[in-house]
Amino acid sequence: MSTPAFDVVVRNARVATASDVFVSDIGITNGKIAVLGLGLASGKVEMDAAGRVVTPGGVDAHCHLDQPMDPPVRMADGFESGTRSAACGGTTTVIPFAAQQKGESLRAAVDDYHRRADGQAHVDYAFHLIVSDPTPEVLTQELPALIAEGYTSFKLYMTYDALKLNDAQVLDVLAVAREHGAMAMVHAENADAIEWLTRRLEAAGRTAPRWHAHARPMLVEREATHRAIALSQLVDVPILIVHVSGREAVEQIRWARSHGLQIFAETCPQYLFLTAEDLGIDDSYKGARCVCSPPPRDKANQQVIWDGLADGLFTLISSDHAPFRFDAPEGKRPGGQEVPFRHIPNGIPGLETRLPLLYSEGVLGGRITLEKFVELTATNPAKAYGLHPRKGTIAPGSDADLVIWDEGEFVVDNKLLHHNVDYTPYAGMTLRAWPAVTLASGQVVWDGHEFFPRQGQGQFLRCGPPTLRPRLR
Ligand code: DUC
Ligand code: ZN
Ligand code: ZN
Repeated sequence: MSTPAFDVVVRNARVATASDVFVSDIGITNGKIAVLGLGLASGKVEMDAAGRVVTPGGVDAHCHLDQPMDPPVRMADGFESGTRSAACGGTTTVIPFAAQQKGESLRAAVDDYHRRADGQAHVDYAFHLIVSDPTPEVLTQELPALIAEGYTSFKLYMTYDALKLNDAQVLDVLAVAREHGAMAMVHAENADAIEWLTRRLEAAGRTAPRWHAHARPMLVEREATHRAIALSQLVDVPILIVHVSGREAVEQIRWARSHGLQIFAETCPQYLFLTAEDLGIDDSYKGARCVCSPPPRDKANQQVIWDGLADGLFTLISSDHAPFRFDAPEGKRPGGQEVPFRHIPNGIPGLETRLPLLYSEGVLGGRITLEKFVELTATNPAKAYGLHPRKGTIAPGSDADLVIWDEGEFVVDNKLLHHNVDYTPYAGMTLRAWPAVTLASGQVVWDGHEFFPRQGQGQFLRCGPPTLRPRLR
């Protein structure tokens, strides 16, 4: 008997990339895609994908794992459970954040984050930086050195006391991004307006979770989005606006593009599937589960986001997975208490549900093409953060990170998910697709029923410069 030519062959797949859908076998050797074509020689492992769509493994370019929090609050997922959950939902690369604390060096934040990740991950990972204290040392020494070492993107916050930068600081950091070819991600909400609104709500006794949405209306996101665009124009550097939630921010981005500015944009499933009503229609504390920032809006804004996904306004879609247990003193009930909305940890889980939600309701719901799905969930995130073509596509030489899709009826149930959070905001939804198989570097890590751990085999990825092409309209 002749020795198999490949480690794995996936046969007769409907291979989807950001540009094409075609039927092919996929030959895999040493964790990489070796060749595409029909009638390939045998593999040690043979997988029949006839009639099934195969997409690149998802790249979730905005998620929070084991990010240091003020006690007693703690994130429910670190690199082990976070990447387990990612893999079972078809995501094979994650990019969480090494967050600088004010007064801390950026290098210390990176070193600490490596210690948290080392030996834990089931799939590959890279780091973004969060710059919260842009001292002269950070701007002139640490950031340039870290960019050169493969940390080529960083997030800037315009809100949250512990993280926010003033406009002069934003300009300073954007100037470093320009000089060294890095990608700046911006969380755009007006901190002072949020604080002013929050105090008025508190004075009126309006502290239940649902009032979180009233403290952060679209206006505060619109204003900060416009300001971020103006600051990027002043420095003459592209930026990527993260977690865009609805019409008013979208309008600012369209305006910027129409003026020839390179503004990239990200949205998240919560702005397609949740509304402010999920934070509560009365004063029940249950709404704390969906407290995130920016908050989900309404059905009309969901439609605006769908339209922006279909027509190219959005560059990519991420989960913004920020995992806190609901019924826990380290989670949404800090210290075991029902607290005013100001103190509820912000964030919802979503690493595992991002791809199934978008494939089901986007592709099978007829709202976006399969190619657009691949572009938004894998190819563009990999390009934005310098991981393409190793990640984000199906091509010879790329990592063999693949999802074979199953179409049918799948009811979302937290018991079936693999994160360490005690709820999912999407419980009870009936989806039309779920990953039947996830391959990470050519190894089956999820077979539709069972998770196959590869803890510690997830590799740290050094990122190159962004390779996204500007989209002007
Ligand atoms: N908002 C953020 O900016 N980050 C984490 C979670 C959230 O809701
Ligand atoms: Zn944010
Ligand atoms: Zn975030």
